[in-house]
Amino acid sequence: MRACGKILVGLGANHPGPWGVPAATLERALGEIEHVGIQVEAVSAFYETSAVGRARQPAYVNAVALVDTNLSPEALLRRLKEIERRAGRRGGRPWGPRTLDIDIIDYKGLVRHWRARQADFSRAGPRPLVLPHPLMHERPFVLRPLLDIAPDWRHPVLRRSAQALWREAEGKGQGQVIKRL
Ligand code: PH2
Ligand code: MG
Ligand code: MG
Repeated sequence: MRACGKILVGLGANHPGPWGVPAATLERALGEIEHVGIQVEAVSAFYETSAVGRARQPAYVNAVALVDTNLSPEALLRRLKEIERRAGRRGGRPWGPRTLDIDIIDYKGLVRHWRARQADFSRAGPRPLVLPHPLMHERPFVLRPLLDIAPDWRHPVLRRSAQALWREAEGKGQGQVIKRL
């Protein structure tokens, strides 16, 4: 598949940590990403979004950034996980409150393990890096910020525009945008 060149990462937080409240944590995380040698080329607005997952969690703050690096997807992910760790992220429960979560949404259009993603999810233990992010296409809290910085983006597998995916996801299910901050 032709690489479209863009690397998009999603950031989210819904619990205060050592870097402060969620919005402050996201600001700091973007600085840290630059600091470890990953170029941050554009950052979306920050959005308050309703939490997907366990009931009665605080709302998230979400953003998407366009970055550039020669690191492989795995090496990039390792650096992002190290930043999460420094922001106070511990193993924790899946889908529970997060001081910081950074996910690779799209790595230059690469497709990996995407078709097998459902089977991978039901298995315990470490999961392979799935590209593009296996749930991003149905998550308003990813699609809305993504549109700020990559309005011409298309899903590498579904071949659908971010606009179309956003229209479909908006107003249905969890993870809705509450407001732009
Ligand atoms: N991340 C999750 C689970 N639920 N909900 C919102 N609104 N935003 C997130 O970033 C988010 C979530 C697990 O990574
Ligand atoms: Mg996530
Ligand atoms: Mg994550």
